[in-house]
Amino acid sequence: MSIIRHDWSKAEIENIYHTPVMELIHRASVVHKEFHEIGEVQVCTLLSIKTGGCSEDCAYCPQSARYQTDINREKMMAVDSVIKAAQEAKDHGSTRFCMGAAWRNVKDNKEFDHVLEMVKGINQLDMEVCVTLGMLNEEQAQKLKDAGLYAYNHNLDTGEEFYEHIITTRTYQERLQTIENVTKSNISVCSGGIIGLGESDSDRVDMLHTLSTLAVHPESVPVNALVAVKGTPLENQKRVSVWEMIRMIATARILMPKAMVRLSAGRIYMSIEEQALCFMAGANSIFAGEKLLTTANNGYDADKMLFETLGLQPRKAFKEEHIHC
Ligand code: SAM
Ligand code: DTB
Ligand code: SF4
Repeated sequence: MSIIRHDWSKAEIENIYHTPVMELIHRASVVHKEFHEIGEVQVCTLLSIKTGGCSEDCAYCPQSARYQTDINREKMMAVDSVIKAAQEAKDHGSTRFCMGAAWRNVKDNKEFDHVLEMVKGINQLDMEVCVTLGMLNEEQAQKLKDAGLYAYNHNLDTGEEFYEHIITTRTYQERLQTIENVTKSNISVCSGGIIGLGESDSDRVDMLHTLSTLAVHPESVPVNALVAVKGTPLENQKRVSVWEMIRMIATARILMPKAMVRLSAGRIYMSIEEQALCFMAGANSIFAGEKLLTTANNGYDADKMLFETLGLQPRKAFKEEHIHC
């Protein structure tokens, strides 16, 4: 019987991460079976409600105003169009709807009031509502909770030491502070990162160490592979191999057994066989739909085939409330 640990050492994590692949997948799968239904996958949909023009300099991001990408700055979407998109996502089988805004941080203005209305409306559709709006304070987190927010996504993105090579306009500590503010408001935390930014294995281990030693493990951990976008400083970055994704997913599964581990950006590059290995390694959530925030995603038809071929079962909404894991 595995126990939930919050005292992992970097050496232990490094050991797990470097375990030979077959043994690593086996270990992760045993933990997965103990805490989740094998073959059950949560289907989430993303929508960018406020695109582009962001003041931050995140080197991977097509939405930063500092880089010449093909993304145009758009004003915030109307509340009713967003709720319509959520209903469509639900009709396609999604149980969680996540809205993203290209903001450095939340401001107490009309736009935030609109987000609160979106959260209320989508909550009434009986979907798990998630937002990713940048940094926020405790009071703003509480307002989101009161509106019915289920989860808040705020990624650490990479290890603390490597962070300054990717983002200079805010600190790692600020990132952690937002996560703490969200946790205090009893909103589930969704926090993970990206691989393929030019980081070392040891930077990956650092990020997993920070996540798995939080007082409360994130309810969900997205593992993204960089989608190298033209015009960003990382446009020429080499694509990560599927084995690196598998190592990250399996290590996250072993360290944070209860978390939903989400196979996120980069899935578009993967065959069904590669995705199957990720599910065996402990991934149990995906983003569905034609688009992530601004880049292409696998699309409903491809995912219908994925679920049918592998005999996957979509996970029900609100299946387990495990905010404190
Ligand atoms: N502005 C908010 C923030 O940064 O917290 C929310 C939106 S931001 C786009 C959400 C997350 O998407 C980032 O933290 C990053 O992990 C991921 N992301 C952005 N661009 C990506 C890319 N090109 N490839 C992979 N993941 C990406
Ligand atoms: C996360 O970790 N990945 C999603 C979600 N959380 C917000 C975003 C991926 C974005 C990929 C690039 C884009 O489509 O703009
Ligand atoms: Fe802005 Fe978020 Fe993109 Fe960074 S990741 S540039 S904060 S939208």
